[in-house]
Amino acid sequence: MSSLSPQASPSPVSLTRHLLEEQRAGRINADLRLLIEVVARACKSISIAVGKGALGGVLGDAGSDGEASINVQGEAQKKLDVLSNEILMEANAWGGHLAGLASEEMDHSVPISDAQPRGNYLLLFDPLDGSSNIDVNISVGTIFSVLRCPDGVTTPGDEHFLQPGTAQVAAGYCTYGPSTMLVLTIGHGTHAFTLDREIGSFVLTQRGMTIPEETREFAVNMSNQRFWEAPMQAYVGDLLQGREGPRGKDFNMRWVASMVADVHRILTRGGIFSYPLDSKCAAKGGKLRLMYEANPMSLLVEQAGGAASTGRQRMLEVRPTGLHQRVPVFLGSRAEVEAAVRYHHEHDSQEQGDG
Ligand code: AFP
Repeated sequence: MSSLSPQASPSPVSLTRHLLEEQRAGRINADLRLLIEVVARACKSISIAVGKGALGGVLGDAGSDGEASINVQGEAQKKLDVLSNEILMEANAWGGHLAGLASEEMDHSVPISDAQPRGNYLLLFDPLDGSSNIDVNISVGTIFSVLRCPDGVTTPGDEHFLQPGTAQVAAGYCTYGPSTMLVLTIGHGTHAFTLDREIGSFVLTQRGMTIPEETREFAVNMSNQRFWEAPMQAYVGDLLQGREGPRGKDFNMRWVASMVADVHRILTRGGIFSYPLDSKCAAKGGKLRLMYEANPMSLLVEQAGGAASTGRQRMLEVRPTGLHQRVPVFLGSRAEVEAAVRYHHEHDSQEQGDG
């Protein structure tokens, strides 16, 4: 009789098996492993709802009597925003691994109720990023970040979530596209799992994603060009000059307007993603959210060999001051992010010299 040996087995590696192996290697504890499994399970439910599209009756705006429902970000909520938030909240409320949750869709964080067992982690998520793309059947995604609950805190408030991105113990996203993929880091590389819809399981399809250091592709919403700061104008101006300009090569441009899809492309084939400061969003500090979008994506990108910055500071070292704080974002291929940062530093030191 032949015995089952992992080496001989050609069987695919499920997310569950991958996490168990990480636990046996001492890179993750059982609580964090189970917490990630709960998030992955919730993402499968969201994937089913997204996949039903118009047939599920879940497209369009949330709200009633013709009144749009507006979230804490001042944005109109989609029905799927609300549903995805409920799925993640419900799935994580009773698992016993969390002390509290915070969602991009909710004003404040929520501690796990006294009636449920509490754990030592804090979970932050953007339940459905890129949701303005839902109604036109373009990829959307869920982004999440896990922090440790500070020692001695049993009922965490918003202030306990205000930890820099370097403190994240796990981060990931799930993209609901032609296939549903979960991309995850626990601080030891960035790995991609594809949902096998027949067996309902995430299967490891790319171990150790690596972002090429150089790129010829940038992602930005060009319609904001006239609102950008001078260094961003100069940086993109030089990209657009292509081979004839100072960069000496032609650049291609892509913009999905779902950060998850744009970042997934960059993790797969390289590129730079940016949502810079502009005069429309300057008062808020930027467009994208530090805790729900920039930090988890920056950890995934750094763990894949890329870089992430505000243009002036390493993203993961930003000290958060608010749960819904916004920041300018530059992330992706290391050399290209460094080039964009250089334009900002050169501009700032020139300004200081002139002053
Ligand atoms: P929505 O979730 O409101 O669609 O916003 C998506 C997003 O936060 C991010 O995923 C995109 O990269 C960015 O905004 C797109 O912004 P623009 O619509 O200004 O290009």
